[in-house]
Amino acid sequence: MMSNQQSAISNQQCSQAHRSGFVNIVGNPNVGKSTLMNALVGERLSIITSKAQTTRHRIMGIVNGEDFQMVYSDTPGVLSPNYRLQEKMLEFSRSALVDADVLLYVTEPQDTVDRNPEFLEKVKHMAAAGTRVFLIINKIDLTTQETLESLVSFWHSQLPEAEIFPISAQERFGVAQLFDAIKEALPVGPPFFPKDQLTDKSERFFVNEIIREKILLNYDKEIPYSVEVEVESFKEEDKLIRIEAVIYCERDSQKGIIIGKAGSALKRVGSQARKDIEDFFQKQVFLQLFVKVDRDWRSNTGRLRHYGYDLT
Ligand SMILES: Nc1nc2c(ncn2[C@@H]2O[C@H](COP(=O)(O)OP(=O)(O)OP(=O)(O)O)[C@@H](O)[C@H]2O)c(=O)[nH]1
Ligand SMILES: [Mg+2]
Repeated sequence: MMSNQQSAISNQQCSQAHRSGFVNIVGNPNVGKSTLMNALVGERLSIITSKAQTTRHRIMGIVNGEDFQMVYSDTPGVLSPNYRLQEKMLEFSRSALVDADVLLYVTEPQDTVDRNPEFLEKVKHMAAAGTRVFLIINKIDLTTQETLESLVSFWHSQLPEAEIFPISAQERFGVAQLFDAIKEALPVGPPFFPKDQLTDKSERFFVNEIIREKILLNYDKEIPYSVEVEVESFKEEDKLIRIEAVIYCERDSQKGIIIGKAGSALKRVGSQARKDIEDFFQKQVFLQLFVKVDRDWRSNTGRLRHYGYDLT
């Protein structure tokens, strides 16, 4: 049997060798946070579309190595809330400032500092107080060397303590170097989660998100922002997963648009979603979609809690 002293020494040796920490990805809407998270984690955990406000939750993606654990968090783009759902989204983004060991502040060439001055001020304070802040200039595939150089000096003047990483998350330029820099910046310590865990979210959550992605891609105007998805039944059989999911919208008129002529629009969403869900679970999927109205759910605290928008 080990004495207390011996076990203290072996714990210390173990924790000296191991690094782990929270790597939180924040920034304005549509700058490529989710694309970056997926590139760093190597899995399609977060949905990606060209529309702003695609991500509504804080989503963890965990990368485990023998001597490290990176706990990434993707967050919603920072915005000025107009309704309660957006307030909840902003809470998720703010929560990522509280527990970050390494903060990835993601920008793109078109980004300006006046889109979220308050949030950026907080990031500046954190950097000045010693939190490792990496300023990411994403989408460099869309810019020239000259513009990039002026962006680097601009962001350096804004956040002198931050390290600056020009990357293209989509093209995977600079992502491997960023990954290595993050690994080196992690504090020494034991893992926070079991080493085989990939995320904090359930299977049902990812099904909801894949369906919501297809809704964002297939409809315009207010529909993508008025829709929530809920899996009502998820039954895994030997060779097949049977899923029943409900698409909730805010009004009857939206229900008609989502279903489309003779159900054609909903059918398209269903078949696109099914393919991605099959890829995600590597198994055949039978997906049934229903459309219902949940009037004004985006402004209703109880409904938002029900849909998982409270900080836990
Ligand atoms: N050209 C180019 N496009 C990119 C890059 N990274 C992301 N995008 C595109 O930018 C759009 C937004 O990407 P997302 O990853 O959804 O952005 P986000 O910051 O997570 O957006 P929200 O969740 O809405 O805040 C998508 O159309 C992506 O394909 C990149 O490196 N280069
Ligand atoms: Mg996103």
